[in-house]
Amino acid sequence: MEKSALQIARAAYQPKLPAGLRGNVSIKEGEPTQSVGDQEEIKKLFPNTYGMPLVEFVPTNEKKEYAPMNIGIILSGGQAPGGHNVICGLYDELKKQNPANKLYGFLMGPGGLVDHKYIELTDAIIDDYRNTGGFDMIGSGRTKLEEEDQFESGLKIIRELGIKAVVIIGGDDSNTNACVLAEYYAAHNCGVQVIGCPKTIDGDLKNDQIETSFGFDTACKTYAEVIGNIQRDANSARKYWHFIKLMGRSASHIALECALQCQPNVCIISEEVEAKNQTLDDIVTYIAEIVAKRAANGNNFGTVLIPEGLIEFIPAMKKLIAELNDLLATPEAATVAAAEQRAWILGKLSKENAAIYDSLPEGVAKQLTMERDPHGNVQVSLIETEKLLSEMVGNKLAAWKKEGKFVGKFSAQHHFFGYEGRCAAPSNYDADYCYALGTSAAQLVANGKTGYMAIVKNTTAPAEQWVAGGVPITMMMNMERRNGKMKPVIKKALVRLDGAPFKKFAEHRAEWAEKTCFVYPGPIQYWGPSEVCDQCTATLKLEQGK
Ligand code: FBP
Repeated sequence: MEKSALQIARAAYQPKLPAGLRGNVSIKEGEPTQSVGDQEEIKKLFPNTYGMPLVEFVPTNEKKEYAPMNIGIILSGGQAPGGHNVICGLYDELKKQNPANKLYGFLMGPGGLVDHKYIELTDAIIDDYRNTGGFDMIGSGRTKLEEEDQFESGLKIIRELGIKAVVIIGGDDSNTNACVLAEYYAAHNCGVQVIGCPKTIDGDLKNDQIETSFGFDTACKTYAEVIGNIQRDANSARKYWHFIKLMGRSASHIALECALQCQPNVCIISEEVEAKNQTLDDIVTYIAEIVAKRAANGNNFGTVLIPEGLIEFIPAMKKLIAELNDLLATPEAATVAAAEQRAWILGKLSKENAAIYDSLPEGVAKQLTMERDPHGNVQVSLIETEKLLSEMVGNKLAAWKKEGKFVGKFSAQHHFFGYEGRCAAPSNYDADYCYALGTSAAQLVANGKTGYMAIVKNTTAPAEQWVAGGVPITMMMNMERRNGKMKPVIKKALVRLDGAPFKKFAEHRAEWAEKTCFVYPGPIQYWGPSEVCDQCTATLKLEQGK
């Protein structure tokens, strides 16, 4: 593989490990745990993996002998910077424990386990991917592991390769499925352990035990760099409003973090829109008022950050999407020709939802009916909210112009940042965090754990003070309605309006809206002073009161 000079130099970076994972490691177990909600139901569904204690890895002088073992690893769902370092950390720890240990990578996501597609990971492969972004070492996929025949098919190859444990690197849904798999193998005495790892750029897999999901840090820094560049361009030419949609699926963590880093004129937070029961028109009016106010001061430019999941948080749109989901799941829906779909939908929707659907521009209406992902989610990355909002803001300003309420110019540019950041080379934070997660996963396996997720805490401190361990996945679960059925799931973390990151944003947004307070964060730095290279996100610092 041809490499850039930066890639070659970066490959030599040795991720920093917490003191508890550096030398000989012993395991400290806490008290039995409970799920965060619906304890009785979760306990009944996971009789073999419920109630296990939290564990922590601590240094010891005792040298342990490790029997040889083989492990399988799977990357699941959307790419996130640092995934390769989880694999490298796991691999290095495995080889350290016993050089005879083997690591198998299942290809293209959970489907690789079911379809028996795998490679053995070797020194040469691992060395090629150290500290690199992307999931291309083994590929990723969104196959849901939830059916018994999938578990049984996986078991066949697990037995054939003599695999003791499978490590699944994924988001909330994939880790929920990892726990279901762990329970299944435990209930059937298969002797196979399953361990999860918290991944997603979206930042919504976090709770009292998981400080942050890996990849959030690098993805946000990558977007913040480009938003900063756009802001400088906007401030130089002073003629465009930039409408920037940011990935994050449901939660607005990425948009909020980028707002804290860049101080744009507007940032919409979906969770606030829902809490205040705002309409699409409320949001459009809010943005248009800021545009008009800045225009009155001669500033016909600015930036607007929009979380990609916004549309689903506008209460009226949420109702429309729910009805569309049911409608599109009917057998009749599959028989309707594309050209007739809009009319067919309008004829079937309730009066209230039909009126909203009818008011949407053709493009967005079409995007709302596109195929759902395997977890039943609307593919929000395909909905062009940035264009919808700028078009509606433009229409409102045109109407205000006629009334003399708007005196400036409004010209919009559109951007969507998502895929640009998901495979960025991990920041030092993500490189270290992921390597420590992989090392923890290997320790969890070596200590016979199953149904656990690897965790690393205290990550706002220097890396040697980080605390590594594991959390029982059932501890993070509650029951939620999914596709019409109540299911055990890991609770998704949305932006908390009473949390310190949102409060800081809310305190400053009026000033950022009217004045030009742009910050230009610049590119991720890998070498240099620690205050430049080793910082975590503003979100994490504020959440921890730092
Ligand atoms: P995960 O939740 O699997 O980590 O994926 C996150 C994400 O990047 C979202 O931000 C985005 O909405 C979605 O994936 C896009 O999915 P796809 O890669 O299938 O287009």
